[in-house]
Amino acid sequence: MQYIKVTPDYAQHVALIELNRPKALNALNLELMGEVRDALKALDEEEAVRVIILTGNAKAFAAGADIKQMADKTPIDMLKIDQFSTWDQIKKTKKPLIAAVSGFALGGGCELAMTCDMIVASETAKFGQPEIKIGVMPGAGGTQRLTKAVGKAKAMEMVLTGSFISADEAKHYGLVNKVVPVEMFMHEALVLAKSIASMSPIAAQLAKEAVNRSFETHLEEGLFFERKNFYMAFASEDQKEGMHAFIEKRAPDYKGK
Ligand code: DAK
Repeated sequence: MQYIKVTPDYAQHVALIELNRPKALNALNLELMGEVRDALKALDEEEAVRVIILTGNAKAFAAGADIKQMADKTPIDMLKIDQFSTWDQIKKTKKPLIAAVSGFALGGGCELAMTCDMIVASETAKFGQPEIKIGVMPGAGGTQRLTKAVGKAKAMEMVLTGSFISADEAKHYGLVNKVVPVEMFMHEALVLAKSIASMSPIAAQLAKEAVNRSFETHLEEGLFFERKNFYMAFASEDQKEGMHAFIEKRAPDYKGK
């Protein structure tokens, strides 16, 4: 891997993917995105990994897609490159995915963070969709996920003016889960990841699917989907373990079976 670092911690059932192109503020070139896609797919298949954290560095989560790589492309180039298949694959990650964001999360960087299931932000994080300033518009979910997260008025302002919001504003609007001092953001993301990793990974996957379904369908269909996944949880040994551990007043030992 040239542009990312992958560090699995099998004992804690957590894996870390760090975007590692600091000189370009982690601008998301095609190669980096391909590496993220491949790493997520591989970690999704590793039984000992239950939760994945995606992060950058203190200065930048990612300052967007690589403008230098994109600037002279034609629509046919874009069609042939088909970045959407990479983004779609990332979205298909079954395990809970936490973005740990510090510094810039702009354009595709903000979209990548929003593709994750939760965001832990440092106080220095800045979120924005500044594509309008370079003559385009968001292309990887910015107009949709941002609008669902922060509401129409704020999303419209951000998308049409390219203005950034601070971590505290992002928290106020419900875009991020937690805001912590910069030296704590990785620690806090790990605490959250370990807490989820201590649950049944089967229940976590079924629950993640059901929550995500609420964005894609109407209430009745979403409730129907939820019900199916609820029943499915009863097919797992983890369900028996979880409920019996409660009755026996002991900590559950989930095996992911
Ligand atoms: N692309 C390429 N290089 C970038 C970059 C980017 N997005 N952002 C920063 N860099 C590079 C700078 O060019 C500079 O490189 P050198 O000049 O040193 O070689 C280095 O990173 C440091 O940047 P600055 O010198 O500009 O640093 P400052 O602290 O002064 O400013 C900044 C930080 C984040 C405010 C500024 O760098 C900036 O405005 N960056 C661009 C932000 C932006 O416009 N982002 C949106 C890009 S468009 C798609 C999926 C996604 C997308 C499109 C399609 N499909 C699935 C089809 C997404 C599109 C975008 O994200």
